[in-house]
Amino acid sequence: QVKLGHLDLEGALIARDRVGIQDFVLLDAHNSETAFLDNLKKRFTEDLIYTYIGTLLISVNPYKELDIYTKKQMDLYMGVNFFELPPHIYALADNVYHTMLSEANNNFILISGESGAGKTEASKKILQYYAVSCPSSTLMDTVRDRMLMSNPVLEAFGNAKTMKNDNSSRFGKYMDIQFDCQGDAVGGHILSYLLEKSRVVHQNHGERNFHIFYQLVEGGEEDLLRHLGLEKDTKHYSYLVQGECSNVSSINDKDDWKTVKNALSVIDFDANDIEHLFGIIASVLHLGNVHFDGDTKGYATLNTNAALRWLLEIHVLVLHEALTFRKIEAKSEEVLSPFTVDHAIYARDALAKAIYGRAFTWLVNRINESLENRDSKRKTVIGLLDIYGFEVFSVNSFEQFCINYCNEKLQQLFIQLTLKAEQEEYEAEGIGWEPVQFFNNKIICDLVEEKHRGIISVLDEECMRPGDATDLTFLDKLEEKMGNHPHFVTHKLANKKTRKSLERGDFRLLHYAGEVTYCVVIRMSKNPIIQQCFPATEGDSRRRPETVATQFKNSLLRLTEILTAKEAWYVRCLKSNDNKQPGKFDEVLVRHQVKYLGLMEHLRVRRAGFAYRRRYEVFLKRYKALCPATWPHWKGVPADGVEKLVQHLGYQPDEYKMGKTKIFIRYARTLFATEDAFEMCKHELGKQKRTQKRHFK
Ligand code: AD9
Ligand code: MG
Repeated sequence: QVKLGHLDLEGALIARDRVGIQDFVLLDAHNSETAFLDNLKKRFTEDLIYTYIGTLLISVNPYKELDIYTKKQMDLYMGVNFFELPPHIYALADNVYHTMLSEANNNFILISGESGAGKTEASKKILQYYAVSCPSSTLMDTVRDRMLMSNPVLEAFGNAKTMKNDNSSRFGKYMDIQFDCQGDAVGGHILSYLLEKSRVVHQNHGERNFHIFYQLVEGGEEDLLRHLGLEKDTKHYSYLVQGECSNVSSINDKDDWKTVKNALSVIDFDANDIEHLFGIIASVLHLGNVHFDGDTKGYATLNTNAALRWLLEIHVLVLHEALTFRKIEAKSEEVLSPFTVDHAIYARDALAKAIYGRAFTWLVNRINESLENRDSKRKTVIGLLDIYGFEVFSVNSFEQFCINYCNEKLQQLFIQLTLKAEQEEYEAEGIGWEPVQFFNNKIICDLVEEKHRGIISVLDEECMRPGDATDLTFLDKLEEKMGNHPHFVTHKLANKKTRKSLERGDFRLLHYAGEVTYCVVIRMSKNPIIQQCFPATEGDSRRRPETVATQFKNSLLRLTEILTAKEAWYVRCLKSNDNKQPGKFDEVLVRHQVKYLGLMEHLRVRRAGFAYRRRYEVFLKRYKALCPATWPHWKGVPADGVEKLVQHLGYQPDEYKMGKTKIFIRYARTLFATEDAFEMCKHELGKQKRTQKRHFK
C-alpha cells in the first residue's frame, strides 16, 4: 500500500532554477503581464530560455549556442517526471513519448511563433532527442538516421535567408514519427505545405534564393559543375544576385554542401538520383540566364542559345517555343501566338518555378519512400508541426498572405483546443467555472476562408471569370463584400488617418499578430503558363481547376483534421529581438508576442483549471492497485471507486474535482506523484509475483 502524503514540490521546483519561476502557474502575480515578462526576462538573462505554463513550453530565442543540448542532458531528462528538472524541450519530448507509450495514443507537438522565433531549431532538437533516447535495433537505426538526415536536405531545398531569419523555412512541414509498441522509432512520413516558389525567380534586397543553389555553385565538385555546365561563381546567375547578399556570415555553403551530399546518400539516393536532381537545379539557374530581345514588332526572341544548351532533358526547340509563344486553342485549331518580351520573361520564370516546385515534391516523396515502414504492426505516432512563422515585410504579397493565413489557422486550432474546448468541457462536466475572456481569431479565419464570402472565394471567382479580371476588379469585389469588416481595410475604406499609409491597389488585414498590408495578389495565384507547361493530372481536366489559394486552404483543412484526432502539446517560440543579437531581450517585442499568442489567457485558464482529466474508468483501471478498496476489482460505479482511491492517496480537496464522467486533477504534479506511486507499486507487485512463482515451483 502506498500513501502519497502531501508533496512540497513547489518549494523544490523554485529552488532548482537559480532565477525566476519555472512554471508560470506558480507565479504569484499571475494576472500581471509585467510580472510575466519580468520572469521571462530574468530567466533569459541567465540563459534559462525555457519556461512552462503547465505542460506548455515557452522558448525564447537566445541567438547563441547554449550548452544544454548535449548527450548528457538528454540522458538526464530521459524517463524523468516532467516537473522534476528545469524546463527543457527534452522534458516535453520525453513526456510526449511516455504518454504515447502508456496510453497507446497519437500525439502531436505544435510549434508556433513568428519568423525567426526558433520553431525549426526546436523541431530539430525534438527529433534529435528521439533519435538518441528511444530504444533501437539495428534495423531501426537506418530509419532513425534517415529521419535525422531528412532535415538538412529539406532545409537546403526549402529554406532561405530572408530579412527576418537567415534560415527561414519557406514551406510548411508536418512530420509523423511512427513508433511500435515497444517505443522503437520504426518509420516516418512528411507532409509539405505550399513552398514559396516565387523565391526561385525573385528575391528582395537582403534576401537569398533557396540555400541549395549557393551550396551547389560554391561547394559542388569540379567534375559535377563541369557536367552541369555551371560556373563556380554565384554572381554569374541572374536568379542568385537580385538580393545582393550571396554571402552570409552565419552560413557556410561549402560545408553545407558536404552535409547535404552526405545526407542524400544516407537517405539512399544513388548517383543517378543525385545527377537527376542537380541536373534540375542547374537547369533552373541556366533558365534564369535566358534573356530576350524584342524584334521590330516588339515580339520576344531569344538573344542567345548558350544557356539553353544546358537545359538538360528538355528538348531545346520545344523549350524555345514554350518560352516565346503562347498556344491558343481556337475552334479546334491550335494557334501559336508570339509573346512580347514581358510575356516571355513571365513564361520563363513560371517554368523555372514549376520545375523547382516539382523537384521539391519529388524530393519529399523520395524521402518518404525511404522512411516508409512496411511492417503493418500497430503503430502510434508523434507528429511534429514546423511551419513558416507569421511575417511582415515592407512589401507583402501572395506568399505572405498564405503564410499568415496559415498561422492564423494554427492560432485558431490552439484556441479551440486549449481555451475554448477546455472551458466547454468544464461546463459539460458540471464543474464550477469562472469563464476567461480571450480574443478569438475565428473572425479573421472566416474573413479569409469562408465559403462564397471569404477573400479566397472572391479570388477564385475572379481568377475563374473569363475576360478582364484584374487586380483592381478583384479589389473592387473585396471592398463590396468585406466593406465593413473590422479586420479588413483598403485605401477607399480607410479613414483619413490610415488612408495615407495605403496604396490604391493594397488591402490590409488586421491579423491576430498585427496588421499586414498586402499588395495585389491575383496575378500570382493563377498561372496559365504553368498549366500549359504541366497539364494537371490526366483525367482531371474536366474538373474546375483550383487556384493555389484554394488548394492551400484545403490542405490546411486536412491538416487540422489530422491534428485534432491527436493529443496536442505546445511549444510557443518567442523572438527575443529583431536583430538576431545574442542575449538581447527586447521587452516591447516580447510583450507583443505574449499578448497575441494568448499566453496570459492560457495561463489564466490553466491556473483556474485542471491540468489533467481522465475518464473514471480509465483512471480506475490504471491506479486501482494503489488502494485496497479498489484492488483487484471495484464492483460499484467507477466514480465512487475513484473517490475512494484518491482519498486513500491523500488528494487534498483543492487538488481535484469530480465531473460527470471524468476526474479533473488541478496540478500536473499530483498526477505525477500518483504515477510514481503506481510505478513503485508495479515494482512491488512484480516482486511478489516472482516470489509466488518460485514458491509454486
Ligand atoms: V521561420 O518562421 O522558419 O522564418 P523559425 O523556424 O521560427 O523561423 P529558426 O528555428 O530558424 O526560426 O531560428 C532562427 C535562428 O535563431 C536559428 O538559425 C538560430 O541561429 C537561432 N536559434 C533559434 N533557436 C535557438 C536555440 N534554441 N539555441 C540557439 C537558436 N539558437
Ligand atoms: Mg523555420
